[in-house]
Amino acid sequence: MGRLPPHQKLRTDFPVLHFGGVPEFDRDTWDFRVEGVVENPISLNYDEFLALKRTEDVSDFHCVTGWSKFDLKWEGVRFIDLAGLVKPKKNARFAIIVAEGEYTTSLPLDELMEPDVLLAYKFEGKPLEPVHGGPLRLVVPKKYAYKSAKWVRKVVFTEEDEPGFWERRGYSNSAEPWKEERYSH
Ligand SMILES: Nc1nc2c(c(=O)[nH]1)N[C@H]1C(S)=C(S)[C@@H](COP(=O)(O)O)O[C@H]1N2
Ligand SMILES: [Mo]
Repeated sequence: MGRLPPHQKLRTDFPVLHFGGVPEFDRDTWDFRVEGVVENPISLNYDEFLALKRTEDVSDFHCVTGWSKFDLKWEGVRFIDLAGLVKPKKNARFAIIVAEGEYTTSLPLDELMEPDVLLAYKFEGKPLEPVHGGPLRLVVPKKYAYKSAKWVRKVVFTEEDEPGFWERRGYSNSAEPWKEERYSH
């Protein structure tokens, strides 16, 4: 398996791509919630989020429109560590990632529990810029980047899947770059 997925072009710059505007970040009112089918729902302010166990990870990034980028250095909280805090119930199988505005995406829990999946607040050692999803974005390196939701505010554990913003608009729900799962059919 090559490092560049089929029909992707490598970029060295970091394109900015999203639907709608860049939301404003107000540190005093921002919160992050994890709820749904869990034993211990949580609501954290920004400082509380920064106090969680942090992890650094270097990973690649693949946009479904055809560009990829190698070796992005993220810092944040592993999804699996977050799950450890809220303790998903036995019947939880998916998580819905809810961002500012109308944007959502979803993934099966086993894929979110991979060690390279982070809720990231730093990029290349600096606070994540608003255009790239600051203050907090999901990073799912092994999926097309529409799974890497920017401006995340909430994670809801569920029994059933709830396809997200692009997934309801014709993009693949499994989104695997090496299988070129770009569109749903
Ligand atoms: N909230 C939100 N997150 C989003 C998107 C979006 O439209 N809204 N677009 C996705 C897509 S298609 C891509 S390619 C990446 C782009 O991330 P970047 O702008 O940091 O390169 O963000 C993803 N996350
Ligand atoms: Mo994308």
